Amino acid sequence: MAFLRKEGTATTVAVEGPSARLSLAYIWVAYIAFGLAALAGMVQGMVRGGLMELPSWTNYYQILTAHGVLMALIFTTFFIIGFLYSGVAKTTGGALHRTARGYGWSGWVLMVVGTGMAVVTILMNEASVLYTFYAPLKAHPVFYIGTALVVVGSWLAGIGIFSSYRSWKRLNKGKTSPLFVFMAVTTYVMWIIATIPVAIEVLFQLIPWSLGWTSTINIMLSRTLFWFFGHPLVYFWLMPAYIAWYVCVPRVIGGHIFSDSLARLAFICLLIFSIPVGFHHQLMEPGISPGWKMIHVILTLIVVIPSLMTAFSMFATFEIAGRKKGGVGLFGWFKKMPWTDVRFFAPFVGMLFFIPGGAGGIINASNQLNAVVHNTIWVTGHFHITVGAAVALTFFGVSYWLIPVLTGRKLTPTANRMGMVQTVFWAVGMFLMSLAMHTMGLQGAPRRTSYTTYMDNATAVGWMDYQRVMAFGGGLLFVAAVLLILILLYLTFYAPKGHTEYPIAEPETEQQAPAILERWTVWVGVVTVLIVLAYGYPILEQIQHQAPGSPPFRTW
Ligand code: HAS
Repeated sequence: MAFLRKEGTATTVAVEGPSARLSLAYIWVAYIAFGLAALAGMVQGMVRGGLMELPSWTNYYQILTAHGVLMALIFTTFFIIGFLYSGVAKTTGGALHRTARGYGWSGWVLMVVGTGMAVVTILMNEASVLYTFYAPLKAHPVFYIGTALVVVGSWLAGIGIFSSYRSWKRLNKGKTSPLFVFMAVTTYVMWIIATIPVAIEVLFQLIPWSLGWTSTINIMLSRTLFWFFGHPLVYFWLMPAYIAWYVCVPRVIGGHIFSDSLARLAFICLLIFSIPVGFHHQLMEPGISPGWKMIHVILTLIVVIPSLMTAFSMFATFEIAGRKKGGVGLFGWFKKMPWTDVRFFAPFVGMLFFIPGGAGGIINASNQLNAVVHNTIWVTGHFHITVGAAVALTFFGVSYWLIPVLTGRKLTPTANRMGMVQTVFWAVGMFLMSLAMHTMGLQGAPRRTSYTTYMDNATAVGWMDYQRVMAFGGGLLFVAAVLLILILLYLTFYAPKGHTEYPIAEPETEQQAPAILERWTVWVGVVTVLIVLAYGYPILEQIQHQAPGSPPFRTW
């Protein structure tokens, strides 16, 4: 990796050589997974739309599993760790200390090995269990061991972040930590707590069952443990995007963070409320009493609040910055945004997507409406405009400046322009695809099905036009994905050497965030109490009064 600066050669660099290399290693694995997942995504859209048939050596569910695992689990987790490491390095002095890097690299190795194991089993058609790996579908044990390694690797990477935070605190006694670091630590505390139940599911239920050591599995318990993890997983994707929105975007537009304390409070709320809400994914399942579901729905509606705080904060940041630049009248400030700067444009388009995405989430969370949309392709539409648009576009926007920062190169005007084009392709593709998904879902089209007209049933035939729009949207997304990878390759290897800013904004006004926000024992204590209240009794019931377990099934 000769293109990276050697350690200590420049004191002005945003992220010094060894730390930059670590971040870059995570980010490039993320984009390799992304590229493969985008290809699988396009193929499955074409198949479902009846525009192509798969060769006999593969099948729709294999491709769908590859797409879901690589996109939702691998791309996101690797990118997030790379981004968090870079920001922690940047805001704690430019370099991670050796121990933190050691944890970072150990985590990377475990995660790469785990990813390899999971991918190989999917390619061998031994694990077409989709990204939620719901029992009683049974994958090869190596698939589960691989995913477990990815989780353990991500824990090691987390220790690296915690240890950087601790060293900073030791050197800066009594000071509030930099906002980026605070947010990275909050995200990781949430992640560690959230991944414990899925680790239990994989280690104590799925692996022994798939190895044949146990003949049946407690389905209800395995799903509950999965969604205990599965909902905070979506916030693990969202919180780093929020970090970019709160900390980086204001700097890009020449503005400031609206309120440092508000941003910290929003993150603490996300930490507290994003975990005890998993039953909103299981509203239609028997075996969980309505009372417990209602508690989770109430908490779900509470976890919307930090997102509304974020929306408020972003509007305020934009308006204040726009007015300072001379924007007058009710919306004059809006015109003052740097519309031709991809570092702003891509995340901004992501924010726009998140408005209907969030509204759709609130619809999903309402018990009665969930009965209409659950297991329909509406839900697929929902998550494509949340994680696939709001989060992904933000990650792309970050990559456009982060990769040149890490490689000591410049984001050239041409790369910037191509990035704008790529953003438009992605946005149009995602808009068409998710609109078709939402519409079809409301008409009852199920999610996770290959091409079928259900023996020419009139309703199902009526979905076909939407399926084609969906496939066309998927095609545009694939073009955007290829373009993105080409631009990122250029920024990694070929762009001219030079300085690119790591944008970190300052707060609008000097303020000391309340010290309580950084008392981790308090917040971990609050989360633990809430988790015990929301999950303790239902899980106990599922263990004590379990239905006859299920043997494994292989449906492909
Ligand atoms: Fe969700 C299913 C409820 C947010 C992802 N969700 C999923 C699944 C995924 C997912 C992957 O209650 C499918 C899982 C599966 O495979 O089965 N979701 C919610 C709720 C929210 C929510 C209440 N979801 C997300 C986010 C995701 C994500 C974020 C990924 C990143 N979701 C559900 C439910 C289900 C579900 C049910 C189960 C459905 C079922 O039956 O299977 C909330 O957190 C949303 C709050 C967000 C807002 C929006 C705030 C807007 C902002 C943008 C501001 C814009 C600006 C731009 C500033 C209230 C912050 C300026 C604009 C100008 C015009 C100037």
